[in-house]
Amino acid sequence: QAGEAVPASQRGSWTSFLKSIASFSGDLSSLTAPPFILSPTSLTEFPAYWCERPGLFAAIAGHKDDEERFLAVVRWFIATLKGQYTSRNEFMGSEKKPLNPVLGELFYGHWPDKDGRGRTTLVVEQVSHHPPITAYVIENKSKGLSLTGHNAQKTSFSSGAIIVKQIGHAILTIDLGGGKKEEVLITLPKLRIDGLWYGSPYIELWDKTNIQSSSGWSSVLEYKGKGYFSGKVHTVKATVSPPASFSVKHTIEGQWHTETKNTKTGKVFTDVTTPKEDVVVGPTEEMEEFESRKLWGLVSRGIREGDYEVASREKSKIENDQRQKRKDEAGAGTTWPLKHFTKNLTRPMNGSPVVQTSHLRRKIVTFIRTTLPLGLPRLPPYFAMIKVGGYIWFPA
Ligand code: HCR
Repeated sequence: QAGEAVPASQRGSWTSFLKSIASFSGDLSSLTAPPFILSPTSLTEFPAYWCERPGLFAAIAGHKDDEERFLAVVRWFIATLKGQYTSRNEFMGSEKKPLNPVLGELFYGHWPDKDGRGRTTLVVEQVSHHPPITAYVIENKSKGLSLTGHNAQKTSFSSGAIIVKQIGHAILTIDLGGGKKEEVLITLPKLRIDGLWYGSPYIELWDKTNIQSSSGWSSVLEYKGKGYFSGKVHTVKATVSPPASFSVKHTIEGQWHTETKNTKTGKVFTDVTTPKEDVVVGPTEEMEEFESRKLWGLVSRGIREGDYEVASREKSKIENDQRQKRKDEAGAGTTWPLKHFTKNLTRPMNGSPVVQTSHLRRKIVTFIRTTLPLGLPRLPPYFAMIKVGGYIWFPA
């Protein structure tokens, strides 16, 4: 039944919300949604999903052989999908609308060293408010691994579902020792948010992810939902190809929220039915003003405890403060000083090399030319990436 999962008192505002998204395209975060669909978590916390299986991330560094190392990247990537796209349903009953981060909002965390996997750290900063863009670096220094990326979304509405095109990409850098580095470019899938009519949104992935390594190994992951090639939800088929080749050496198939298998060997490739590890975050009392859990503390508590009056009052305070900050900056001719990232740079500012936009664009073009023979059918997505790469946070 329509609106089944919506509290009776909020059915009217849910219907108005659905009407407004149906006639809207762009930044969904700016629309006011009824309280039952609000999440107490800010979008700046989402990059942690990349590393909730820190052992699989660290395992990438454990392979000398290019092929084995690339398979470890694909394995880690597939294993992140369950957390990225189904965890709100698991913990809150449905997909929810995350808190819209303010400019300069920060989120820090880590996964401790355990079983020799090394310590992994997470740094997130909201680098733009309109449109919302989140940048992050995940690093395991002892293993020579670093994942840098940014994420933004473009949303539209089609046949009763919200379609989310993710804008951005992630670059995994692997230190191979002896001054050698491998770089792996990862594009992000499209999402479809269904179940809106019932007030119980959930995500299905569709389209593709491309993973291309500077070693030449590449993979295309195709996503399908119920009613497509397997008839099952959350289905993925990944093909893995050797350098400069059209051939497929490995095929991995299954469901990204449970298990996938290598079709040739029948061996389990990913199994995410085991518990994941939440990122460790320091005590809120010790946080700076702009750290996510401190900044949104009262709003989150209001949402969690169902005290929406407090949540909305505290949210307005944050928004008014932001408006004032932007006004003051405009008056003074200044901009908000970001802490870890800066526009047109690929790397965080903590001492790593500064790469300007045009350099990065050139770097990616060269990277693609040297790793892919011209004319490969996989080329178009990489051209799209050049465009994205040219604008570090957001394509024009
Ligand atoms: C689309 C979305 C905000 C963005 C979220 C992203 C794409 C962020 C980057 C993460 O790596 C992966 C990720 C997972 C989330 O599924 C996705 C969110 C789902 C809903 C939310 C909309 C802005 C809110 C829509 C409001 C609905 C639920 C009524």
